[in-house]
Amino acid sequence: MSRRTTLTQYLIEQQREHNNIPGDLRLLIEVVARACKAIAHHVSKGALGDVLGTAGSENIQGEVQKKLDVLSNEILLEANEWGGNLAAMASEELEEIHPIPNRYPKGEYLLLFDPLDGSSNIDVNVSIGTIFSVLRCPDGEHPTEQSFLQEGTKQVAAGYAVYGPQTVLVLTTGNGVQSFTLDRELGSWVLTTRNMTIPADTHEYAINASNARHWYPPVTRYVGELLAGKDGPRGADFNMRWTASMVADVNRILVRGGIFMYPADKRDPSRPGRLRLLYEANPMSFIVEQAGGAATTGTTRILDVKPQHLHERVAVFLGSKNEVERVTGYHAP
Ligand code: AFP
Repeated sequence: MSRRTTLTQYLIEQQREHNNIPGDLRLLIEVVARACKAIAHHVSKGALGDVLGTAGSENIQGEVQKKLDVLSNEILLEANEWGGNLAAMASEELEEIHPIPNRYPKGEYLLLFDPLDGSSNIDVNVSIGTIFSVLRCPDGEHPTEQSFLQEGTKQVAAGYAVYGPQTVLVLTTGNGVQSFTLDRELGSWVLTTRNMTIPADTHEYAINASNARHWYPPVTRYVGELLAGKDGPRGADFNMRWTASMVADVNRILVRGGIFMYPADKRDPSRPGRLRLLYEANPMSFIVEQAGGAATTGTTRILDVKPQHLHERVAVFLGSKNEVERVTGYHAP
C-alpha cells in the first residue's frame, strides 16, 4: 500500500519546504481539524444522537439555531481556547468576539468560523460543513472587533470540512489547496488530493433560481444566457446545481469546476446578498483563488474588500475564472 500522508505530516512537510507554517499555526490547524472530527461524529449520528431539530434560540443573524449549530459552535470554542495560539475567536453564532479566557495563555492568531454551514439541510440529511479562517492579530493580547476587520488577503490559512458521503477537509495555507479524507478507523485526516485546481471554463452553475424575479440586470442577463443553451449566445448547454450548503457547492466546484453565485438583489438594497464576508466569503475566496479560480462581489475582488463590521454580508460570484470574469464584466458600468 502506498505511503499515506496525514494532515500532521503534510503540515510539517510544508513548514520544511516553505517555512510558512510556524508551530503555533500548525497546532491551530490541527486542533480545528480535530474539532471538525468531533462535529462529524455528532452529525453522523442524526436522529440517534438527539442532535436534530432546533435549539429553541436565535443567533445574531436572527436565524433559528439548530441543535447542531449550537453544539458545533461549542465544540470549536472549547477545542481552541486553551492552546495558547489564539488572541480571540469570532463565530457566526456569536454577536461579539470571543476573547480567550484569562486562565489560558494567548497567542498571535485570530480564528473565525461558521461552525455549521447549511443548517437548513441538517434534518434532511444533505451535506453540511464547517468553514474557518485564520488571521494574525494586530493588537497583541488585547483584540477587539476591529482586530478582525482585515481584508481577506491577510488570511494565513483557510479551510472547510464537508460532512457528506465522505468526511473531507480542504485546506490552504497559501501554497495551493489540499484535500484530506477522514479515515474513521484510524481517526486520521489522510491527504487524498494535492493541489486541487478549478478548470477555467465550466458548464455548471449554482444559484438559488427562486430569487430570479429579484435579481439585478447583470445577473438576469448572465443566467438568461446560460438558460438559452446551445441555441443562445453562449452556444452551449449548461447544468444547474444548488444544495443550499455553500461548502458542498464550493467543494463540487473545486473537484469539477463551476460557478457559485449569491448576488445582491432588489429585496433589500442595504443587504448585499446572504453570505458573510469574514467567515464564509473570505475563506472560500482564498481557497478558490489558490485553486486557480476567481472570486468577486460582482464589482470587486472579494479578498480586497475592507470589512466594516464583524457579521457583514457580501455578494459572491466565485469559481471557474472565465465565468466569474464574464459575469463580473456584465456588472461594469
Ligand atoms: P444556513 O446555514 O442558514 O442553512 O445558510 C446556508 C447558506 O449560508 C449557504 O451555505 C448557502 O449557500 C445559502 O445560505 C443558501 O441560501 P438559500 O437558502 O437562500 O438558498
